[in-house]
Amino acid sequence: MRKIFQLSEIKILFIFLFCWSCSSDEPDDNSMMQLELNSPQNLVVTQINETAFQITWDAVSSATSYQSQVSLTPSFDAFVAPYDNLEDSGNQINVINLESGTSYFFKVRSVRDDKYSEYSEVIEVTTENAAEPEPDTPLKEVATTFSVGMAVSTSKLGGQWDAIYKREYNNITAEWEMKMNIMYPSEGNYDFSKADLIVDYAVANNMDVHGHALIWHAATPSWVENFTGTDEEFSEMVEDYIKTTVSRYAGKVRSWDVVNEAFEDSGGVLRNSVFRQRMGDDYIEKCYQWTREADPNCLIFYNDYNMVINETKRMAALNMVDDFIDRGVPIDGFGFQMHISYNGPSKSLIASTSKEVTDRGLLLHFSELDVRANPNNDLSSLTVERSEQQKNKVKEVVEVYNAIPESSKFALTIWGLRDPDSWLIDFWGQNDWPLLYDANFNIKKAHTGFLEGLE
Ligand code: 9MR
Repeated sequence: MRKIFQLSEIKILFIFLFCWSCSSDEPDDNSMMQLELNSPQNLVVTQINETAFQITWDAVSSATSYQSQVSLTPSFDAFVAPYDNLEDSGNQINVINLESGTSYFFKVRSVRDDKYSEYSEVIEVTTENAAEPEPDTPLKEVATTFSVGMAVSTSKLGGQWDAIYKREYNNITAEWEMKMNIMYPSEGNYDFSKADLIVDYAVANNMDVHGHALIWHAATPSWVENFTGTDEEFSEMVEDYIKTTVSRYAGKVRSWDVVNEAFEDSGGVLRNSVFRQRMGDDYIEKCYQWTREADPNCLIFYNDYNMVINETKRMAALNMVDDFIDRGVPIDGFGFQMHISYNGPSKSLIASTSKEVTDRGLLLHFSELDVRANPNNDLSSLTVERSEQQKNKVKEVVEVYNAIPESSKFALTIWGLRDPDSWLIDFWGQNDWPLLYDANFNIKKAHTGFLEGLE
C-alpha cells in the first residue's frame, strides 16, 4: 500500500495548519488601530471667561494627539481659526481670542499616526458677556459733605494722572515727598522742591492739601537719628523744622498729620523713637503746639494704622487725645489709616470705633484707604468674585464714613491711584489689586463701591 504522507510531510502540514489557525484569529495592523483608537470621552469645560474657554477630556490610551474643531455652527461649517482640526498632544485645549457673549461648538478626535477616531460628542460653550464699563461719576461730585483725597507724587502729576486727579479729587496728600527725610535731608538744608510742586499743583487746581507727615519714625533722616547735639539743641531743631515747614505752607496746606504712628503695636506704649528719646514723652504735644503757632488756621491730626482692629493701641491714642483736650493742647482730628482687606474688618467694627472718635467731637479722617484683594495669596489674578467683595468693602467704608455726624466729617483719602502703584505690592511681595483703578487706568468695581456707598 502506498504511504500517503511521509512523517516529515505530516510535520510540515501540521505546522502550516497551526500557523494558519493562529493568524486567522488576529486582525491586521490597520484593523487593530481602528479597534483601539477610541473617540475622546467626558468632555468638560474647565474654564470660561469673556474671550476664552478651556476643555478637558479623558486621555485616549493609544492616541498620540488630538484634533480639535471649533465652529460658530453646530454643523461645523463656520470654523473659528485656527481651530480647524488643530492638532495638539494634550487631552486639553485652551480656545482663545474669542468674542464675548458668543456660542461656539467644539468637538475633538483622537489621532495615531495617520489614523483618526470618530469625533467626540459636540459641546456648546458660550463665552461670558463683556463687563459693562463701570460708571465714571467723579467721586468728589457725589461726596458732597466731605473731601475725597488721593495720595500723589511729583512724578505722577501729568498725563492721565492729571486728568483723573482733576476729575475725581479735591484733596491731595504727598505719598512720601512731604516727610522729614525729603524736606529736611541734611542739617540746616531744607529741600521743599518736591513739596512745592505738589502744593502748587493743588493750588492751581483748586484742591486742598493734607500735609503728611511732619514727624514719623519711619521717615526720619539719618542725620536726625544720629543727631550729635544736645537734647535741647535737638528740640530746637525739631521746633525750627516744624515752624519753617508749616509757616511756608500756611494758607495752602489745610491740614497736617503732625505725628504719625507714635504708638507701639502692643502694650499701648509710646514708640521709642529718637524724638521720644531726645525730647521725652511730651515731644508729641510740643510738636502740636509748634504747628498751631506756625499756622493758627490749619487743622492738626494724629494719624495711625490698625486703629479699628487694635483696641489697645486705639485706646492709648485716644487717651492721649483726651489728655490733650483736657489740658488745651491743640488737636483737631484723628486719622484712621484704612489699610484693610476685602474680608475685614467688619462694617460694624469700623462704625463703632469711628464713633469713639466722633463722640469726642474730633474730626475723623479715613486716611490711606486701600483694600487688599489677595491677603491670603490665593489669587493669581483679580477674579470677578473677589473684585465684587472688594467693592462691597469699599462701599461699607464709605457708608460708615458718610453716616458719621456732619461736624466730624473731613476727608476720605485713597492711598494711590492704580493697583500696581500701591506700596502694598512691594511690602507684602505678592500680587494684589488694592486700589480703585487698574493698571490701565480703568475704573474698577471698587470705585463703583465708593459711589454706591453714597447713594
Ligand atoms: O505709601 C508710602 C510709600 O510710597 C513710601 O515709600 C513710604 C515711606 O515714605 O510711605 C508709605 O506711606 C505710609 C504712610 O506715609 C504712613 N502709613 C503707612 C504708609 C505705608 O507704609
